[in-house]
Amino acid sequence: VDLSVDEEIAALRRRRRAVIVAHNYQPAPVQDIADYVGDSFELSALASQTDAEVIVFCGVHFMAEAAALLAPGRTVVLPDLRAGCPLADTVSPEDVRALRARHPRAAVVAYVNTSAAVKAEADLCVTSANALRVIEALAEDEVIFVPDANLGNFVARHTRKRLITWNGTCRAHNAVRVDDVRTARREHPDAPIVVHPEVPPAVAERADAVLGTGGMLQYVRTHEARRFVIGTEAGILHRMRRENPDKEFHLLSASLWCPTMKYTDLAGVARALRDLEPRIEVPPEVATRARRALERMLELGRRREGG
Ligand code: CIZ
Repeated sequence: VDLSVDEEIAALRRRRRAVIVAHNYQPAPVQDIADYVGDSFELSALASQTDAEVIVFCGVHFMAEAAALLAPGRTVVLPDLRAGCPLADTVSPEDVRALRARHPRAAVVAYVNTSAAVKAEADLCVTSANALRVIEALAEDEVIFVPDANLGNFVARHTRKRLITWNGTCRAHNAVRVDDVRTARREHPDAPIVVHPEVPPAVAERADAVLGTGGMLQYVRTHEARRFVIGTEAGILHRMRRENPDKEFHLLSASLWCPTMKYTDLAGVARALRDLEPRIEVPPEVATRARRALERMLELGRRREGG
């Protein structure tokens, strides 16, 4: 019998005792077959709790690595190995060691968008959702922050701590322009403009809210406006429209499209379930240190949930 790709995924998911997780930026058909859709923090927390034997991670490489770190003994597969993160690739473990040598009193904070090898050099990880709060709570007055310069500068503008930032950026977010904000205000004067902290500072300053994707989803769900302009990767519009069928969503800029997030497709998910490849593994000597940095992030996140 010829099964449709959806039926094949459903059958293999049961046989493999697998969970399929998808990032908020994934293509619509992938979000629709996933068991969970979320941001890095939510998907990491889920990986650390699931009893599934296989985690199919529909996202980019560093996210699958984080799942492998937090779910030891499980098989983590990334449907397409080309799905990297150019932002994460801007910084290496050697770069972090050199920064630490130059600023020995500073805490080293790695944005979750980093390789496991870079996380292993950090004291702790943060996401865009908790970066400011976590950095504020550190004992150190000096903080090395890698790799996103725009997120680092956003935090720096809201804290008295001295931030030493790396000069990485996300190509999609960093290409948003002040002119895009002006055009959106003209075309949708009643719509709040919500942007991600990876956009340039001049854009963030002109927006109505600066939030990670989890925060954005909550913002549009609870805000009384009927129309929103969204300044983050286009994939999230699918989830916003599905969860808020009576509201309207517009993308702030056509640049907000991440090519590597789009490598995942249903055929790739089926293949990953069938072959249990490409498998994502982290060498044990890196894993122990990287896991500690991620667990500190999860621990601080849980404290927030507990109030
Ligand atoms: O933290 C994440 O998942 C990323 C990459 C973006 C966001 O704000 O959710």
